[in-house]
Amino acid sequence: MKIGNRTGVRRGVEVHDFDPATATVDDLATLRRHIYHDKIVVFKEQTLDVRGFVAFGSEFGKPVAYYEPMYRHPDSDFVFVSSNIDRASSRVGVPKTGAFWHSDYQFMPEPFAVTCFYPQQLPTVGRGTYFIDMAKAYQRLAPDLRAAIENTHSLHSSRRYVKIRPSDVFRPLGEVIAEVERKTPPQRWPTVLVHPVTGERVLYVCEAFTYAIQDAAGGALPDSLLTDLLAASGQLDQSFEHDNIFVQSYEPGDLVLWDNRTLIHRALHNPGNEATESFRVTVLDEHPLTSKEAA
Ligand code: 7UC
Ligand code: FE
Repeated sequence: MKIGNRTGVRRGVEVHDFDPATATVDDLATLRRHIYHDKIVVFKEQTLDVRGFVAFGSEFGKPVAYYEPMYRHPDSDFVFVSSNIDRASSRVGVPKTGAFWHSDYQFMPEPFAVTCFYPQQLPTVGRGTYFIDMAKAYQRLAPDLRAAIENTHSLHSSRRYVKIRPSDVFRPLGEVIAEVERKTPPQRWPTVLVHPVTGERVLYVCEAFTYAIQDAAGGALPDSLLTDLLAASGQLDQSFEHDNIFVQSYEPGDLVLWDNRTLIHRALHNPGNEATESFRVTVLDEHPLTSKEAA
């Protein structure tokens, strides 16, 4: 295994010659450190099948099956498939997922620690992922904004981004919406997480899922506070030129792991309909989402 700094990009490390079958305990401990401290680890030239990819993810935490079965790979519930490929028999996965600022499962009771992303088929141009490091975004907040979110909580829901399933066709929209609220009720998290491994303070709001901020007594704070946080962190910049934003593009064989507590991401899909497919395995680690100690 060879670990190097990445050139020409703002974050992360690059790993060559990594074989999950022969990795030592020390190798894995080193890689975990890089995930939490450098935030992105790009494994090059990987050739794993579905089973191998799940085993790979398991080295970094406990894989979780996505709650909506339509995303799951037919050979493993733990593999989430983003795909626009039309197969003669039946469709696999969901097209154009995640094209909005979010942290995976922020709207669920147990958000993932690490996301493992493994493109299978890349279009000729335009497949990548935008990222924002929300620990850095927190540090860069104006002092008055930082003070305004001290001891506050935020509410998160997937309701604006849940995809209609084939089985929902002809159902009344109100019934579908009521089911979404029942199955995935809003979650409440501190607006500022304390990263359980690094101790960093992380601004834990995203444009897709976060919809309200509450003071320490549970009272609603003005919507403008959330808008100010989204704007300051770069999530409202439609040109993607905000200084907090960086982009990860993919070469065949790349397998990318990131710290899903600290980084929010947004998929960059090819604007046309060129065939594209990626697999994802998401894992929980042994730590809570946020540590209780003040950093
Ligand atoms: O279809 C999608 O973009 C899935 C999204 C609503 N959730 C991904 C996640 O893990 O939070
Ligand atoms: Fe995602």
